[in-house]
Amino acid sequence: MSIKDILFNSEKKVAWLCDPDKIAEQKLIYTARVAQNAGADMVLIGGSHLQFNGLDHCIELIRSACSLPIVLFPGNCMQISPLADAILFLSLISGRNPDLLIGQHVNVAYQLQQSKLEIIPTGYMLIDSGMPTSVSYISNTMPIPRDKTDIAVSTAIASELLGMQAVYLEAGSGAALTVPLQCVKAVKEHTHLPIIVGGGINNGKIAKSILLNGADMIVIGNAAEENPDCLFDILSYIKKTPFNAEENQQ
Ligand code: 1GP
Repeated sequence: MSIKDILFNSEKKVAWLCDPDKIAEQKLIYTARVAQNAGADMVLIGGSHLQFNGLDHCIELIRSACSLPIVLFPGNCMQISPLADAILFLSLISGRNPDLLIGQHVNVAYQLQQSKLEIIPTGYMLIDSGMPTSVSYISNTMPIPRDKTDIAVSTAIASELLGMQAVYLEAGSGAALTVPLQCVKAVKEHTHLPIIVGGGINNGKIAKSILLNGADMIVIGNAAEENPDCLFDILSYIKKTPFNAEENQQ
């Protein structure tokens, strides 16, 4: 099954985000096993400030430990490996940094075209989480203010009209505040694209609220890095009650 088929199906999905800079080999292997056994849908790999140059090795380790699809989530054009299954080909549409809107894409276009990676053009939107984040600093862009849902919606619509195939709402790695539920809800209501939401999701209640409000997939990075077994807790909480039987929570 292609990654697009997974993203566009109506099931709610959970991805584990592996940042190769932040995780030792044994823990990476353990977390990959937990992700699969807990019922995660895919592994994203990348980081906004990746220093480690062993992406291929990291992917090989994950493959040795689980059979989940592996999707590149590159912080820059250096973070590409032919060993992955797919790539979220991110355009930072909330920002006005031309290099991250189209510049780096030109640099890797030929390489990607020659590869067997499934390419998923993705509108990447930073939403303010109350504090500066690595991704806003490194990208030299401002996030969309938390209360400007209309701007988030118009940005997501523009990305759909431009032909993107997914929208990623990002609060930032380890964010204190996740993407506001009303933002997730409004973007879902006004677009037809799969909505991916990440940043600061660290327990089942928050995870489920974001999914209930329209996210098609949530991404968990820091929480799994601190405690891989939290993936069991989060996924079991998500699955324990039907999606229409729980009140939304902010
Ligand atoms: C970061 O959205 C991802 O790019 C995941 O964030 O590490 O806070 O889970 P966390």
